[in-house]
Amino acid sequence: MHIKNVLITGATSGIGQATARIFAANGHRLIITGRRKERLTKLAEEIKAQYHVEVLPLVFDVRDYNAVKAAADNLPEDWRSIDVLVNNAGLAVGLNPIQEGVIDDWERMIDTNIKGLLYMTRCFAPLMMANNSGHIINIGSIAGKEVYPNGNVYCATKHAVDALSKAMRTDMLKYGIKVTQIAPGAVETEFSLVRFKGDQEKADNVYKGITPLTGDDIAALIYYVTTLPSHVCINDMVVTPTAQANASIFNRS
Ligand code: NDP
Ligand code: 8X3
Repeated sequence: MHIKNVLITGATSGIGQATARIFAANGHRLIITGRRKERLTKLAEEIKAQYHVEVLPLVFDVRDYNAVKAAADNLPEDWRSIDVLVNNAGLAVGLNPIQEGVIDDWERMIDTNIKGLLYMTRCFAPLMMANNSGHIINIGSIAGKEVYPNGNVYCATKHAVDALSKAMRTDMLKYGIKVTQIAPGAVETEFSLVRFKGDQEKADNVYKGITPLTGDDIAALIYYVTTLPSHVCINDMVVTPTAQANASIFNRS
Protein backbone atom coordinates (compact mmCIF):
# COMPACT_ATOMS: atom_id res chain seq x y z
CA MET A 1 0.00 0.00 0.00
CA HIS A 2 1.18 3.53 -0.79
CA ILE A 3 1.30 5.41 2.52
CA LYS A 4 0.09 8.94 1.88
CA ASN A 5 0.90 12.21 3.62
CA VAL A 6 -2.50 13.72 4.36
CA LEU A 7 -2.91 17.34 5.51
CA ILE A 8 -6.22 18.16 7.18
CA THR A 9 -7.21 21.66 8.32
CA GLY A 10 -9.69 22.06 11.17
CA ALA A 11 -8.92 18.68 12.74
CA THR A 12 -9.77 19.72 16.31
CA SER A 13 -13.47 19.00 15.81
CA GLY A 14 -16.25 17.59 13.65
CA ILE A 15 -15.58 16.59 10.06
CA GLY A 16 -11.85 17.30 10.26
CA GLN A 17 -11.34 15.19 13.35
CA ALA A 18 -13.30 12.27 11.87
CA THR A 19 -11.26 12.60 8.67
CA ALA A 20 -8.02 12.40 10.63
CA ARG A 21 -9.20 9.20 12.29
CA ILE A 22 -10.26 7.42 9.10
CA PHE A 23 -7.00 8.17 7.27
CA ALA A 24 -5.02 7.05 10.34
CA ALA A 25 -7.10 3.87 10.63
CA ASN A 26 -6.03 3.12 7.08
CA GLY A 27 -2.35 3.57 7.83
CA HIS A 28 -1.64 7.03 6.42
CA ARG A 29 0.62 9.76 7.86
CA LEU A 30 -1.18 12.88 9.03
CA ILE A 31 -0.53 16.57 9.35
CA ILE A 32 -3.40 17.89 11.44
CA THR A 33 -4.08 21.59 12.03
CA GLY A 34 -6.30 23.91 14.04
CA ARG A 35 -6.05 26.81 16.46
CA ARG A 36 -6.86 24.95 19.70
CA LYS A 37 -3.46 23.60 20.68
CA GLU A 38 -4.56 21.44 23.60
CA ARG A 39 -7.17 19.59 21.56
CA LEU A 40 -4.84 19.16 18.61
CA THR A 41 -2.02 17.77 20.73
CA LYS A 42 -4.40 15.39 22.51
CA LEU A 43 -5.81 14.16 19.21
CA ALA A 44 -2.31 13.60 17.82
CA GLU A 45 -1.35 11.52 20.87
CA GLU A 46 -4.60 9.50 20.74
CA ILE A 47 -4.21 8.73 17.04
CA LYS A 48 -0.56 7.75 17.40
CA ALA A 49 -1.39 5.39 20.26
CA GLN A 50 -4.47 3.90 18.58
CA TYR A 51 -3.37 3.56 14.97
CA HIS A 52 0.46 3.55 15.21
CA VAL A 53 0.88 6.13 12.45
CA GLU A 54 2.99 9.28 12.39
CA VAL A 55 1.14 12.51 13.15
CA LEU A 56 2.45 16.07 12.89
CA PRO A 57 0.19 18.58 14.69
CA LEU A 58 0.58 22.19 13.53
CA VAL A 59 -1.20 24.97 15.40
CA PHE A 60 -2.01 28.02 13.30
CA ASP A 61 -4.88 30.19 12.15
CA VAL A 62 -5.67 29.74 8.45
CA ARG A 63 -6.58 33.45 8.28
CA ASP A 64 -2.95 34.39 8.95
CA TYR A 65 -1.07 34.16 5.64
CA ASN A 66 2.35 34.49 7.29
CA ALA A 67 1.53 31.63 9.67
CA VAL A 68 0.29 29.42 6.83
CA LYS A 69 3.40 30.17 4.78
CA ALA A 70 5.69 29.51 7.76
CA ALA A 71 3.95 26.16 8.35
CA ALA A 72 4.64 25.15 4.75
CA ASP A 73 8.18 26.54 4.63
CA ASN A 74 9.20 24.90 7.91
CA LEU A 75 7.85 21.42 7.28
CA PRO A 76 10.38 18.76 8.24
CA GLU A 77 12.04 17.17 5.20
CA ASP A 78 10.12 13.88 5.43
CA TRP A 79 6.79 15.73 5.39
CA ARG A 80 7.49 17.94 2.39
CA SER A 81 5.59 15.77 -0.05
CA ILE A 82 1.82 16.15 0.29
CA ASP A 83 -0.52 13.60 -1.27
CA VAL A 84 -3.88 14.84 0.04
CA LEU A 85 -4.90 18.32 1.26
CA VAL A 86 -8.32 18.50 2.92
CA ASN A 87 -9.36 22.16 3.05
CA ASN A 88 -11.91 21.69 5.81
CA ALA A 89 -11.41 24.53 8.33
CA GLY A 90 -14.39 26.83 8.15
CA LEU A 91 -17.35 28.24 9.96
CA ALA A 92 -20.64 30.07 9.89
CA VAL A 93 -21.07 32.90 12.39
CA GLY A 94 -24.49 34.45 12.93
CA LEU A 95 -27.74 34.06 11.01
CA ASN A 96 -28.94 37.61 10.44
CA PRO A 97 -30.62 39.25 7.48
CA ILE A 98 -28.02 41.16 5.50
CA GLN A 99 -29.32 44.55 6.64
CA GLU A 100 -28.63 43.53 10.25
CA GLY A 101 -25.37 41.76 9.52
CA VAL A 102 -22.53 41.94 12.05
CA ILE A 103 -19.40 43.12 10.27
CA ASP A 104 -17.06 41.08 12.45
CA ASP A 105 -19.07 37.91 11.65
CA TRP A 106 -18.72 38.66 7.94
CA GLU A 107 -14.96 39.21 8.25
CA ARG A 108 -14.51 35.93 10.14
CA MET A 109 -16.40 33.91 7.55
CA ILE A 110 -14.79 35.55 4.52
CA ASP A 111 -11.30 35.41 6.01
CA THR A 112 -11.59 31.76 7.08
CA ASN A 113 -13.72 30.12 4.42
CA ILE A 114 -12.33 31.92 1.37
CA LYS A 115 -8.97 33.48 2.21
CA GLY A 116 -7.87 30.67 4.54
CA LEU A 117 -8.64 28.05 1.90
CA LEU A 118 -6.75 30.14 -0.68
CA TYR A 119 -3.71 30.63 1.58
CA MET A 120 -3.56 26.89 2.31
CA THR A 121 -3.80 26.00 -1.35
CA ARG A 122 -1.27 28.63 -2.42
CA CYS A 123 1.30 27.45 0.13
CA PHE A 124 0.79 23.67 0.01
CA ALA A 125 -0.24 22.90 -3.61
CA PRO A 126 3.39 23.40 -4.77
CA LEU A 127 4.30 20.42 -2.57
CA MET A 128 1.98 18.33 -4.78
CA MET A 129 2.96 19.98 -8.04
CA ALA A 130 6.57 18.95 -7.46
CA ASN A 131 5.40 15.30 -7.74
CA ASN A 132 2.88 15.85 -10.54
CA SER A 133 0.24 14.19 -8.37
CA GLY A 134 -1.99 14.88 -5.42
CA HIS A 135 -5.57 15.46 -4.38
CA ILE A 136 -7.14 18.63 -3.01
CA ILE A 137 -10.49 18.13 -1.29
CA ASN A 138 -12.44 21.29 -0.53
CA ILE A 139 -15.28 21.10 1.96
CA GLY A 140 -17.96 23.29 0.44
CA SER A 141 -21.60 23.13 1.50
CA ILE A 142 -25.12 22.89 0.20
CA ALA A 143 -24.92 26.61 1.07
CA GLY A 144 -22.54 26.89 -1.88
CA LYS A 145 -25.21 25.55 -4.22
CA GLU A 146 -28.24 27.45 -2.91
CA VAL A 147 -29.03 30.37 -0.63
CA TYR A 148 -31.43 30.33 2.29
CA PRO A 149 -32.94 33.09 4.44
CA ASN A 150 -30.29 34.86 6.54
CA GLY A 151 -27.53 32.61 5.16
CA ASN A 152 -26.25 35.46 2.94
CA VAL A 153 -22.52 35.81 3.69
CA TYR A 154 -21.93 32.17 4.71
CA CYS A 155 -23.65 31.11 1.47
CA ALA A 156 -21.50 33.55 -0.48
CA THR A 157 -18.30 32.14 1.02
CA LYS A 158 -19.34 28.60 0.12
CA HIS A 159 -20.34 29.70 -3.39
CA ALA A 160 -16.76 30.99 -3.58
CA VAL A 161 -15.49 27.54 -2.54
CA ASP A 162 -17.65 26.06 -5.32
CA ALA A 163 -16.10 28.44 -7.87
CA LEU A 164 -12.57 28.01 -6.53
CA SER A 165 -12.87 24.22 -6.68
CA LYS A 166 -13.65 24.48 -10.40
CA ALA A 167 -10.87 27.02 -10.89
CA MET A 168 -8.32 24.89 -9.02
CA ARG A 169 -9.25 21.82 -11.09
CA THR A 170 -8.52 23.85 -14.22
CA ASP A 171 -5.23 25.27 -13.01
CA MET A 172 -4.01 22.03 -11.43
CA LEU A 173 -4.93 19.91 -14.44
CA LYS A 174 -1.49 19.88 -16.00
CA TYR A 175 0.07 18.70 -12.73
CA GLY A 176 -2.18 15.63 -12.51
CA ILE A 177 -3.70 16.95 -9.28
CA LYS A 178 -7.30 15.96 -8.58
CA VAL A 179 -9.68 18.52 -7.08
CA THR A 180 -12.88 17.35 -5.40
CA GLN A 181 -15.50 19.45 -3.69
CA ILE A 182 -17.70 17.76 -1.10
CA ALA A 183 -20.79 19.84 -0.30
CA PRO A 184 -22.69 18.55 2.73
CA GLY A 185 -26.09 19.47 4.10
CA ALA A 186 -26.75 19.21 7.83
CA VAL A 187 -23.89 17.55 9.72
CA GLU A 188 -24.07 17.50 13.52
CA THR A 189 -20.71 18.84 14.73
CA GLU A 190 -19.76 22.02 16.60
CA PHE A 191 -20.83 23.96 13.49
CA SER A 192 -24.19 25.19 14.84
CA LEU A 193 -22.78 25.95 18.29
CA VAL A 194 -20.24 28.23 16.57
CA ARG A 195 -22.90 29.75 14.31
CA PHE A 196 -25.10 30.56 17.32
CA LYS A 197 -22.14 31.76 19.38
CA GLY A 198 -22.42 29.12 22.10
CA ASP A 199 -26.23 28.94 22.35
CA GLN A 200 -26.65 25.16 22.75
CA GLU A 201 -30.46 25.24 22.56
CA LYS A 202 -30.46 27.00 19.20
CA ALA A 203 -27.76 24.64 17.96
CA ASP A 204 -29.76 21.56 19.04
CA ASN A 205 -32.89 22.87 17.26
CA VAL A 206 -31.10 22.65 13.90
CA TYR A 207 -31.05 18.85 14.17
CA LYS A 208 -34.36 18.37 15.99
CA GLY A 209 -36.59 15.70 14.45
CA ILE A 210 -34.07 14.53 11.84
CA THR A 211 -31.17 12.11 11.77
CA PRO A 212 -28.39 14.44 10.66
CA LEU A 213 -25.17 13.42 8.99
CA THR A 214 -22.18 12.90 11.27
CA GLY A 215 -18.55 13.87 10.86
CA ASP A 216 -17.85 10.17 10.27
CA ASP A 217 -20.30 10.09 7.34
CA ILE A 218 -18.45 12.91 5.58
CA ALA A 219 -15.04 11.53 6.51
CA ALA A 220 -15.96 8.21 4.89
CA LEU A 221 -16.76 10.05 1.65
CA ILE A 222 -13.56 12.08 1.82
CA TYR A 223 -11.59 8.88 2.30
CA TYR A 224 -13.54 7.11 -0.46
CA VAL A 225 -12.71 9.71 -3.14
CA THR A 226 -9.01 9.25 -2.38
CA THR A 227 -9.18 5.48 -2.95
CA LEU A 228 -10.26 5.64 -6.61
CA PRO A 229 -7.85 4.74 -9.42
CA SER A 230 -5.47 7.52 -10.45
CA HIS A 231 -7.40 8.21 -13.69
CA VAL A 232 -10.74 8.72 -11.86
CA CYS A 233 -11.64 12.04 -10.20
CA ILE A 234 -14.96 12.79 -8.52
CA ASN A 235 -15.35 16.51 -9.10
CA ASP A 236 -18.28 17.38 -6.91
CA MET A 237 -20.48 15.64 -4.40
CA VAL A 238 -23.61 17.05 -2.70
CA VAL A 239 -24.65 14.96 0.29
CA THR A 240 -27.55 15.50 2.66
CA PRO A 241 -29.29 13.53 5.38
CA THR A 242 -32.14 11.48 3.90
CA ALA A 243 -34.48 13.83 5.81
CA GLN A 244 -33.17 16.91 3.94
CA ALA A 245 -34.31 17.71 0.38
CA ASN A 246 -32.38 20.95 -0.10
CA ALA A 247 -30.90 23.76 1.98
CA SER A 248 -34.30 24.74 3.43
CA ILE A 249 -36.66 21.73 3.33
CA PHE A 250 -36.52 19.06 6.03
CA ASN A 251 -38.79 16.16 6.93
CA ARG A 252 -38.94 16.60 10.72
CA SER A 253 -40.75 13.98 12.75
P1 NDP B 1 -16.69 22.30 13.54
O1 NDP B 1 -17.00 23.62 14.15
O2 NDP B 1 -16.96 21.08 14.33
O3 NDP B 1 -15.17 22.27 13.05
C1 NDP B 1 -14.59 23.38 12.41
C2 NDP B 1 -13.08 23.22 12.40
O4 NDP B 1 -12.51 24.34 11.70
C3 NDP B 1 -12.47 23.20 13.80
O5 NDP B 1 -11.52 22.17 13.87
C4 NDP B 1 -11.81 24.56 13.91
O6 NDP B 1 -10.63 24.43 14.69
C5 NDP B 1 -11.44 24.85 12.47
N1 NDP B 1 -11.27 26.28 12.24
C6 NDP B 1 -12.24 27.24 12.26
N2 NDP B 1 -11.68 28.44 12.06
C7 NDP B 1 -10.34 28.24 11.89
C8 NDP B 1 -9.25 29.10 11.65
N3 NDP B 1 -9.41 30.43 11.53
N4 NDP B 1 -8.01 28.56 11.54
C9 NDP B 1 -7.85 27.23 11.66
N5 NDP B 1 -8.84 26.36 11.86
C10 NDP B 1 -10.08 26.87 11.99
O7 NDP B 1 -17.53 22.27 12.18
P2 NDP B 1 -17.59 21.21 10.98
O8 NDP B 1 -16.72 20.06 11.22
O9 NDP B 1 -19.01 20.96 10.71
O10 NDP B 1 -17.03 22.12 9.81
C11 NDP B 1 -16.00 21.73 8.95
C12 NDP B 1 -16.29 22.31 7.55
O11 NDP B 1 -17.48 21.73 7.05
C13 NDP B 1 -16.48 23.82 7.52
O12 NDP B 1 -15.82 24.32 6.38
C14 NDP B 1 -17.99 23.97 7.36
O13 NDP B 1 -18.34 25.15 6.72
C15 NDP B 1 -18.29 22.76 6.51
N6 NDP B 1 -19.67 22.30 6.50
C16 NDP B 1 -20.28 21.95 7.68
C17 NDP B 1 -21.60 21.51 7.65
C18 NDP B 1 -22.35 21.18 8.87
O14 NDP B 1 -23.61 21.12 8.83
N7 NDP B 1 -21.69 20.92 10.01
C19 NDP B 1 -22.32 21.37 6.38
C20 NDP B 1 -21.58 21.79 5.22
C21 NDP B 1 -20.30 22.21 5.30
P3 NDP B 1 -10.12 25.50 15.79
O15 NDP B 1 -11.33 26.16 16.36
O16 NDP B 1 -9.35 24.66 16.77
O17 NDP B 1 -9.25 26.41 15.01
C1 8X3 C 1 -23.63 23.99 6.61
C2 8X3 C 1 -24.97 23.60 6.15
O1 8X3 C 1 -27.29 24.46 5.52
O2 8X3 C 1 -26.29 25.28 7.61
O3 8X3 C 1 -22.83 24.41 5.57
O4 8X3 C 1 -25.50 26.05 5.47
S1 8X3 C 1 -26.04 24.92 6.18
